[in-house]
Amino acid sequence: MKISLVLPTYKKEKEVIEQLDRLYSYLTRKNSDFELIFVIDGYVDNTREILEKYIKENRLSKVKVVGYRENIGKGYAIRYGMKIADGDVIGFTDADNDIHLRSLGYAINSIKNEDTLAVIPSKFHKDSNVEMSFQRKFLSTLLVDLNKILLRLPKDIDDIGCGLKLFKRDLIKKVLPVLTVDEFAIDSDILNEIGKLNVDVEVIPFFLSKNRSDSTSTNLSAELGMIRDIFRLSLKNKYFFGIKIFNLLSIK
Ligand SMILES: Nc1nc2c(ncn2[C@@H]2O[C@H](COP(=O)(O)OP(=O)(O)O)[C@@H](O)[C@H]2O)c(=O)[nH]1
Ligand SMILES: [Mg+2]
Repeated sequence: MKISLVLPTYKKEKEVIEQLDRLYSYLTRKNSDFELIFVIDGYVDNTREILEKYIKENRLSKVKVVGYRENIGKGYAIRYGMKIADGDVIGFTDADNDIHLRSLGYAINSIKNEDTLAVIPSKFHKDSNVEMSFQRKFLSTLLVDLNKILLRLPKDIDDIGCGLKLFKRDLIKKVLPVLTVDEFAIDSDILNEIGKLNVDVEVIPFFLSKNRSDSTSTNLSAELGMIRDIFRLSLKNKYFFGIKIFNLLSIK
């Protein structure tokens, strides 16, 4: 079973080689058939050059580096990479080292199950190691509830934005052509389309590393952009707030 992992990459000069190294050796041990696809979301620093040099020097044959000149956003980068991915399993993860490899191991074991079509980690899973401030937890829950009210998420989903997701190829290739989000709400876009197909997803625990880089997706402008895109997706669904409002009752 070949695994294609897309890494949307924006200004990750400092972190990207460590992420490449640890994923490459982990996947070599765990699942020898794989490809890593780094999508450079704008040639705005030296990330691309650093990656290409390292890959050449170390003769890493299972890595592709693709990209484009202007920065567009995480969603666009993920869609760009998934279009060229050809694994039996296609997924994405962040280009820094914040996510513990244990999460990936968990996800791969789950997706190997024949009946599992999508694996989504959740910070709120009882086995997750994610500690959040009250404020962070509150905002995160609010955002998830907004998704639940406005979109058609698969059942059991209680977290949206963890930077790791795996899908069976047939499922993700089916939804890719209808995805429209260029920025951080890409996870909502994907889950909404999967929900419309009535596909069940497997929710797994999420483990973060001890040393983490600065977060750039949890600032006001990114969050407002996400909210704008979630509303836009709900209009695309032609699913009216008035009808969906019944879902309020099922929010935990
Ligand atoms: N901030 C940001 N991240 C991007 C963009 N395009 C792709 N990414 C990637 O999105 C992922 C998450 O971004 P990151 O800066 O680590 O923010 P975090 O979600 O707060 O950890 C990383 O893999 C980034 O490289 C972009 O335009 N802005
Ligand atoms: Mg990060």
